[in-house]
Amino acid sequence: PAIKKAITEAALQYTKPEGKVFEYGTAGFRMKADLLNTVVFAVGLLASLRSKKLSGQWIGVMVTASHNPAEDNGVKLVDPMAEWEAYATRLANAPLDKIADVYDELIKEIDVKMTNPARVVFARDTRASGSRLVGVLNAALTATEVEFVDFKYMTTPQLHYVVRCKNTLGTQYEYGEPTEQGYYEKLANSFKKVMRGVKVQGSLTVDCANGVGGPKLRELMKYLNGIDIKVVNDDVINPDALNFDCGADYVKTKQRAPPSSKAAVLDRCASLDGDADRLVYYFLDESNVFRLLDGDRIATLAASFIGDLARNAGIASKLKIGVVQTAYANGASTDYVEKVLKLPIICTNTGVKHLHHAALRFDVGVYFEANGHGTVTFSENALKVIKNTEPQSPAQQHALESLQALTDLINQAVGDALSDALLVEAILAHKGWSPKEWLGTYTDLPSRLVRVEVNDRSIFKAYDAERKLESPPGLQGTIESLQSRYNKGRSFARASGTEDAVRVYAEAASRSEADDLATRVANAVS
Ligand code: 16G
Ligand code: ZN
Repeated sequence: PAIKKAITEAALQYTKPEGKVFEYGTAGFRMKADLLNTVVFAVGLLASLRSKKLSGQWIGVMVTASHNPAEDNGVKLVDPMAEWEAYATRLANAPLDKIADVYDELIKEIDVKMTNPARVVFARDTRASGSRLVGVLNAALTATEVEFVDFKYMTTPQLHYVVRCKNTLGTQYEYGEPTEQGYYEKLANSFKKVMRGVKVQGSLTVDCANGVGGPKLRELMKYLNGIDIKVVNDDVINPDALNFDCGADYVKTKQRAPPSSKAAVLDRCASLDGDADRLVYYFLDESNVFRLLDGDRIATLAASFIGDLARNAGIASKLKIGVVQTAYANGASTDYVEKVLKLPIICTNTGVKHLHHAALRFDVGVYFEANGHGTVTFSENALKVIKNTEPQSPAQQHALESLQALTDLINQAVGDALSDALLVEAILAHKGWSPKEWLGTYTDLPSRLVRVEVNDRSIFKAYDAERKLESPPGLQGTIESLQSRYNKGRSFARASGTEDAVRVYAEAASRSEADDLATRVANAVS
């Protein structure tokens, strides 16, 4: 009852935007920042319930809108489950004078033991609205008497790291020191081990989207040796600069370098997004043509390297290595994984949680979305095999040690642009490759992505990992007959999980065929 009163009192400080229906989507709640107060309050309440339900496990709350424009913001729980997303939606839509009642209902429904402790950690990206929203979160956590730690500015993956460290502290799965410094030390130490005997050629220029990744990368660099990183687009003072004409999403969707780029031919460049959980690489080839190395490329690079190491370590037969993609993966990358790397692939729905979940079905699960979000997961079995195998030769020992170091270098909690960049740099150094050789592993099919405005996107119901549509009736047949007219034609349409639109993807053997197919399917959709 005291808590109920405290919740109501705290909640009534805020105003719920009228007529707005909130929904916890693929990336949490995300919208114009001035609409978010009551939503963040609701997420604070839910985080405390979730922690209690898990007997006081630490729950992370991240305030960010990733690659969205500067005026947006968002909030998400670190690893929620589907049913909890529905609870979040319910709390967020509750009238403020009733929110304590909904909270009470949920306690009964979820069967939460209220005498359990509740522990929450939170952080935010560099958006101007972040400090206000963190204040709201603070109010919700204080009202519900939660023990909490404010980690101030962090990248999304850093917060995931801290949560995992805190929850594994003192167990046999201890993940690391639950501090920002612990994060840097873990990355730097493992990078040094992976780099034994090899050298990074040239420098890497990292576009930080003018987001939180900038200052954090600069911090990480203080711990790193043997790598020359040039940080660009790291202006976190001008609030409008965030994700503007730069960043991973800009580069991937526009298929061009940020206009500010001064890169020369064959220079390695990379871009992060606003909360540093996405990474894409690119360079200018000898003809000054922009070449993108996206998430598919990072996945194939990582899978090929880890496969080689496993063979060299003599443990390939003991590890089930696999790749997880979505329908957006370029068909040429899928072919390469199956025919050249000879690895199994799982295709899942769009959204990190789907990929991550599927990756856990392998001993070593390499998952990346084409947009650059991804990581590698190692099963308990994999960690054991890597740790306990007795090397029979110095070469085998070296491979085993490299694998061991990789399990520390890779952020297994979530896709992490800083960790992924070090991984790519290490692999290129081992292979002695410039971005040109990396690009040369296979040739992408030309592809086109079109955004289509529709009256009601909810009628677009997909199946088969979003590669096909069961509704509206007849549309799938139309798409299939269209794509069959093009050499290597492949196309699909799916309702966006983050915007009010349908996205159409098409690829084919030539640029003009891919464009043509995309246009025709888009017309069929609208
Ligand atoms: C979200 C997802 C991202 C996905 C994108 C698709 C997370 C953390 N993020 O940003 O993985 O690629 O949505 O957006 O899951 P769409 O549904 O609008 O195409
Ligand atoms: Zn992001």
